[in-house]
Amino acid sequence: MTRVYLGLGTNLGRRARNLSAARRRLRERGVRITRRSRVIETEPWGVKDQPRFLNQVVEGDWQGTPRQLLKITQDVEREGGRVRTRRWGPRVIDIDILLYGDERLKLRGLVVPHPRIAERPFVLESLSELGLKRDGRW
Ligand code: A4P
Ligand code: MG
Repeated sequence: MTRVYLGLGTNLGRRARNLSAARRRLRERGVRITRRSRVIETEPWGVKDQPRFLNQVVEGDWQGTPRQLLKITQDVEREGGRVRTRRWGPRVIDIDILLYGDERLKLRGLVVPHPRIAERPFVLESLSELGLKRDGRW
């Protein structure tokens, strides 16, 4: 089992519902959700001219490989109705793998810890709410 932290974000449609649907779909695919941060409403980061986001971090236990987890998060994004537009643009649901146990990974299409954790106040706030301290890895 690996303890993982996933960042959820949504700024299109019924946002609270998008988050709960994503949590349910992650569970159905084997992510055992152990805790979650509060949902916070945040100003768009990166591309500014888009609606405000709801963000949340979920903690879970995962039995499988990092690649399998990435596949699952992308399936859940697709099922949520996510259409890829521009980078950092609006989305029904976006799921980032923030932390994967204590591992540092640099695979094609998967970098963990997520490279932009430290630049995103809404991620830092939620991780800190779950008791995670910045520790040099991110
Ligand atoms: N990828 C590499 N590492 C990871 C990882 N650790 N977790 C690759 C997930 N994916 C990872 O992602 C692009 C590629 O990143 C994927 O193919 C995957 O293989 P994407 O989701 O298609 O592209 P993106 O989301 O547009 O870009 P990126 O760089 O992932 O940005 P983010 O982090 O998803 O940012 N403002 C607020 N307030 N709240 C937000 O949640 N989100 C974004 C999107 C922008 N602004 C925001 C928010
Ligand atoms: Mg993303």
